[in-house]
Amino acid sequence: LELAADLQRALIEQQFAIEYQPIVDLATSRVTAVEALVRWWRGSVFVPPEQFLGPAEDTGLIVPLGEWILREACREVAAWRASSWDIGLSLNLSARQITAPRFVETVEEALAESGLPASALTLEVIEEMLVEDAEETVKRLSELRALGVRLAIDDFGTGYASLAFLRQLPVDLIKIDPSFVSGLGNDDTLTLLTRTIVRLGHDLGLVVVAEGIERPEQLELLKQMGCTKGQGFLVARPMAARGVDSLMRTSLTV
Ligand code: G
Ligand code: G
Ligand code: MN
Ligand code: NA
Repeated sequence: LELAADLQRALIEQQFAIEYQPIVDLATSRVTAVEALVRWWRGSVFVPPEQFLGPAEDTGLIVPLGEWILREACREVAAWRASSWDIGLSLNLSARQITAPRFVETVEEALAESGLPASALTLEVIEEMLVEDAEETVKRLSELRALGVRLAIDDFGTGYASLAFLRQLPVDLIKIDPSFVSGLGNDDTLTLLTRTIVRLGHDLGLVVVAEGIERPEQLELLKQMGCTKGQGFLVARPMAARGVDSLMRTSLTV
């Protein structure tokens, strides 16, 4: 309860920030998108998202917080695009945000306001979101996709119904969970599963993003498997907006 009050105040006092983690095309090493990740500095203390996202969801504060992240990230990425760097934005959504009143309209407004094209925005969802209010969630996400927004399944392979999800929701992209990528090169089963997910994604015509790349051999194997895109500490850590600014003038060496 105390955290809930603090969260409310943090929103008013603008204590939240957004970091961006680059996503690269594994064939060319070019940064094609950034994933927005919310950060909370409570005074000088960093509160990890795992600690406040649950309470934010429970109290409904995730709705105004999520809207702030959406508008802010659209605005920043649109500005990077205006300096002729053709990148996309990937955003994490919570279940409560999607079913909140006017969610689709809010996304449309954020796009219109910022000038970010719908096709440059990817919304990441996890399978658990289809447990409650599945019908409403699928309906709204489908409406957004009809506008040209792309949909991604985050943490792919860890949920109870990955394959059922693919049938229910028209998705464009899957993000392979780090628990698979972590075993690349040292665990035969995880390596085989990763290869299978990459192939499955491609057979379904989806873009496949590997997450949590930390070691060079993981990167090599993913390239050999033909995985489309990659993200992880080896490629680049999440960074503040000014870090992305300077990235535009360099290129990543993966
Ligand atoms: O990148 P990081 O370790 O900070 O993220 C921790 C968790 O918080 C991840 O599961 C990530 O999806 C989630 N997360 C980060 N930013 C956001 C956000 O803006 N909205 C929502 N709903 N979840 C986020
Ligand atoms: O659940 P989601 O995939 O949205 O989580 C993103 C989180 O993963 C972010 O908090 C980000 O900081 C973290 N992350 C990104 N790359 C790596 C990595 O290579 N290793 C680890 N351990 N975490 C990572
Ligand atoms: Mn994510
Ligand atoms: Na993930």
